[in-house]
Amino acid sequence: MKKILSRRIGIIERYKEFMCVSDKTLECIVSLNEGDTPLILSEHLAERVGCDLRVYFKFEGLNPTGSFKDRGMTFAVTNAVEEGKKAVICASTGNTSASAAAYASRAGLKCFVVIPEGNVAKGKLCQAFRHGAKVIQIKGNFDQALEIVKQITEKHPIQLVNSLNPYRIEGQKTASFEICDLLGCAPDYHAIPVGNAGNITAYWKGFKEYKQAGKIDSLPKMIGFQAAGAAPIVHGHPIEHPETLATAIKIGNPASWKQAEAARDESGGLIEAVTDDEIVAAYRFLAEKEGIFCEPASAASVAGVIKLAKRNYFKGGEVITCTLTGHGLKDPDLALSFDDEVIVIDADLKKIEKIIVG
Ligand code: AN7
Repeated sequence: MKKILSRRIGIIERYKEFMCVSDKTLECIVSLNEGDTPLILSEHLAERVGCDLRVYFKFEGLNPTGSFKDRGMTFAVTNAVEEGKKAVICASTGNTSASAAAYASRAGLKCFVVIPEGNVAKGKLCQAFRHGAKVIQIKGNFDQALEIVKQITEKHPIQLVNSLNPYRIEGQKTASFEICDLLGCAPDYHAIPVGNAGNITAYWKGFKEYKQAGKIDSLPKMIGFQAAGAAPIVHGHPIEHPETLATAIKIGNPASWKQAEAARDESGGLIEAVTDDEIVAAYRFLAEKEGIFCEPASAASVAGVIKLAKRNYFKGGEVITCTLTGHGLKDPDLALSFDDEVIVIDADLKKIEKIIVG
């Protein structure tokens, strides 16, 4: 009884009517109770940009492994189990590897992760190791890692759990459902960081399916943001050497490029670039003014909204939802790279009192 109860809470069970699942799939569910993340109303963004906007943050950093990847990974790993696979593999800028490692460990599957050496934030690397994945660091970038794992899965019975795996997209689309369920309607705009472009693809699919099912009456305009040094969709060609401090989205040749363009064009939205400075400003704004600690790549969505608001892209009065894709604790090195005052002092009441009250 207990087991059945705990299985009902993840995204597959909650939204199974919108997914292609058989009774066997439901028997195989590998879940960490992902999803059901909060939609947090912004207190300060409208004031900051001087425009009457109602902005909500979908804080996906509160998923079990600290990123949105868990929504897709529960389904991809469930499918691997259903198909009798014994191992999974992914290329990753970090979060996919953390999520794959966690769900694979729970399912008793082997997990291989291929990542760009020196370009994965420490929190994510810790997760992959602690969940027992075989971590292969390449002297190369994410795009090369993805090419390699694609070729490996063509030759060997190892399940690819990058977002090329359609179950990843199916799981991730549930974030759109939750947003609409919580708002009671669709937002006017949905802002989202774009890396390998799986998530924007998934959200758009989710919104469209919810409209078709009569759950919402309108669709949001999808507004996606890439880091300026890693903005292939914005420039219209692959970037051979992508550069950005937001390592999660340091991707030069997104797998779901065409689908991201379709989401943009069908919705009447846009995909633009935000600079690292704009990303950091949004990351600090979220932490310092909104009380929300997300990772730098996540702040790209908010950096984009700020940028568009400043150039009067919005009329005013719109509802905007922003996905914050991952938790700030993922990247402690970046978090500690600012000029914070570091105070180390004797355990002396008087001295400490002096600092506090002068
Ligand atoms: C925090 O983990 O690609 O556009 O290998 O970790 O769906 O790729 C991560 C991507 C945004 C971009 N924000 O999403 C990986 C990986 C965070 C991320 C993205 C990622 P996609």
